[in-house]
Amino acid sequence: MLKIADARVIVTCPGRNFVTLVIETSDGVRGVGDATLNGRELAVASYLNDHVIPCLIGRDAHRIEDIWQYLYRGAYWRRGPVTMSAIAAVDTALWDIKGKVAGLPLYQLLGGASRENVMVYGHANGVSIEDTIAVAADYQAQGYKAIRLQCGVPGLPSTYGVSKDKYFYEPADADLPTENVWSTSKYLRVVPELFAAARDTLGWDVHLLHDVHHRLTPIEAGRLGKDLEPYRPFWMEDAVVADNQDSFRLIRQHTTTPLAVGEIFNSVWDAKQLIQEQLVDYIRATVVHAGGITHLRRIASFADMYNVRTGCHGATDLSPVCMAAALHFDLSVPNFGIQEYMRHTEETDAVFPHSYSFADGALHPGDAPGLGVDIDEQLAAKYPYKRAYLPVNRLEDGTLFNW
Ligand code: CS2
Ligand code: MG
Repeated sequence: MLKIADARVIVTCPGRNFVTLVIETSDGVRGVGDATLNGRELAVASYLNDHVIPCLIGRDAHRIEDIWQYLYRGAYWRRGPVTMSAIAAVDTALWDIKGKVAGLPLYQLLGGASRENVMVYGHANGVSIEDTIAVAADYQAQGYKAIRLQCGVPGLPSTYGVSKDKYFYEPADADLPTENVWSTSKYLRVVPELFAAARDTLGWDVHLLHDVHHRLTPIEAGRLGKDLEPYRPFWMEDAVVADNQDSFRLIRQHTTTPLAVGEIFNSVWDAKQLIQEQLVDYIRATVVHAGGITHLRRIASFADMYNVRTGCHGATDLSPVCMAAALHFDLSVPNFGIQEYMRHTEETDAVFPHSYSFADGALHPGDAPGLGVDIDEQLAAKYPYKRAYLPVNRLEDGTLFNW
């Protein structure tokens, strides 16, 4: 029995907020899990501190599945982003501990490596098409084999995915929600031009991706997917809000552009119909928001039966702890697709020392036992929580819309 002796939640803000769970056993083995939920961090911190940690102390850290079921079924109020992020943090920390006790990197416990490394995609963005392509060319020069393209929309003061400093995109930008303005018609005109220019400049040996970020109707998504077909996108992400999974049937009727969805999903039930009916090509759920390694493996196995591949979310608001865990999962999972890699700032990387590394357009988790990442608690203490909200989005007539 490897008794859980202590568990604590660390909220730190090295440029942006992160929530980290640390679990320690009576033998002094320590595991970490990401519990960051952008804009709702303190809800998860409280769920862990007030409702989960009291039930963990004294349990056997090796019983990962039993603890997962205890926290999932035992909560009675199942699923949801707060609950599943809290469960994810516990699950990830326990897998970290198990790897450290075994003296093996986590991917070895998940069946070993299924590939040499993990292909990632970088984020090229700019206020204009020209700016975006210039940044994409730089990513290509850095060795990236896949690049996401997001550019400003003429006539709109700002838009999703376009950051102020190009290389680090942080949407949670204010103490109260910033209000963005949106126009689908203006947006639908610029994206095909962006991809045409990208293929002209970058050629065809690079995967190009785009994130619609939940903003179209199904028929508009069919239109955009069709307009992008000549440029062969790797995927069109979050084309529509996925509350009604039937919507994707309509998109599929009009375009062969591959579809990705799921970064806001927190369990397999959010994706069941999309996967079973092969309405998507990539599932974006990731470790921190979908119940940890244990549940993400279930989602991936179910997806594999229907030719759906993984494409884990990897934005800056997922900490290096989640990135490390996702890379172990990515290295091993048979139906791997791609891994998002928005990178973190040096300030964040200093708080979360890690062994994953980038080379030739790919990441590798490294071979340190467990996850190969930790949190420097002394340094973390220097960055107190700073409330920050994701923006809200309104149409030009003021209608509250999807951000
Ligand atoms: C985006 C994210 O990475 C992505 O695909 O959708 O930037 C997303 O907006 C943030 O993670 C929200 O916190
Ligand atoms: Mg996205």
